[in-house]
Amino acid sequence: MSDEQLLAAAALLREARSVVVFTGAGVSAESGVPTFRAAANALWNQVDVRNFAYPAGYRRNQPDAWRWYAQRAAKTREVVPNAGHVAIAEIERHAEEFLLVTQNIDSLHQRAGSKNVLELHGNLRQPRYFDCGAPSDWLAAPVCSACRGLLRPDVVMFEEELPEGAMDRAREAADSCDVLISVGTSAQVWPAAEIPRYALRGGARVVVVNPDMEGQPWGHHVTQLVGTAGAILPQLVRLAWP
Ligand code: BV8
Repeated sequence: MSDEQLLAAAALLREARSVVVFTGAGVSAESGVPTFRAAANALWNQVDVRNFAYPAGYRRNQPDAWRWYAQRAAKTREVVPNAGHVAIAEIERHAEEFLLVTQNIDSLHQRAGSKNVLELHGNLRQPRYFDCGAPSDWLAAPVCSACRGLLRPDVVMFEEELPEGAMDRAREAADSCDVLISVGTSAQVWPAAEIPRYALRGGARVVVVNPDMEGQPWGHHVTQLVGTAGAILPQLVRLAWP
């Protein structure tokens, strides 16, 4: 990545009236939260995703699948937001119109001060009963002794619909923004992966921040800043609003 690219991206950000930031697991990597696919400690290298993050597999694979999510929830309470999360909250404070669309379930954006956050894939804050949806807590046993109900994380598993209206809200913001910054996502999960494309079709400038652009589907019309969220985003903010 060249200084010119960084300066150009900072100028886009400074002049933008409406900004969307779109994040994936990579933005939390420097906080110690494992990503899903690429890194050595990637989550999908440790477990078979079909037995953990698909509804049928989750139901079959108890108590292991429940424990796996309870451990991930505990991990998110142990870690802290990194400089990348903090920089995104800073961008929100400067932008006239702002939406943070995250695929992440770790709540680190909110803990870093982000306010206008759309969690496309739910969160690990409070588990719920699989069938009736009533809230529970992570200290409970996976099967309720009273109602025999199975507990689950309040996340969107594969083959489950995203929260009602979430994609509409994300698409509306992406369609009409001036700049969309996509940070730390492999852009392989749908329909979330469509969001930067909505921005491009809506005439926005798209900036991608990722240390590994391998396999990223972007052409020359997208500004690609190669590097980590924790290194690049604070620089972007410093250059945009010295
Ligand atoms: C649905 C929650 C309707 C659970 C997750 C169209 C085409 C093909 C397939 C589909 C399609 N439409 C739907 C599908 C099926 C499926 C899908 O997309 N499959 C994929 C695998 C092909 N989608 C769904 O099922 C969705 N539901 O569409 O409902 C339906 C109904 C019935 C049948 C079919 C469809 C639901 C998707 C949500 C699934 N839930 N998570 C949990 O976490 O356990 S997805 C999971 O992957 C995460 O939530 C995450 O959001 C998502 C994407 O991963 P990333 O965040 O991008 O993370 P990843 O590790 O991949 O990449 C990290 C990146 O960071 C890397 O690029 C790395 O280089 C970079 N990085 C690393 N370090 C840093 C960094 N970047 C910056 N700084 C660093 N320091």
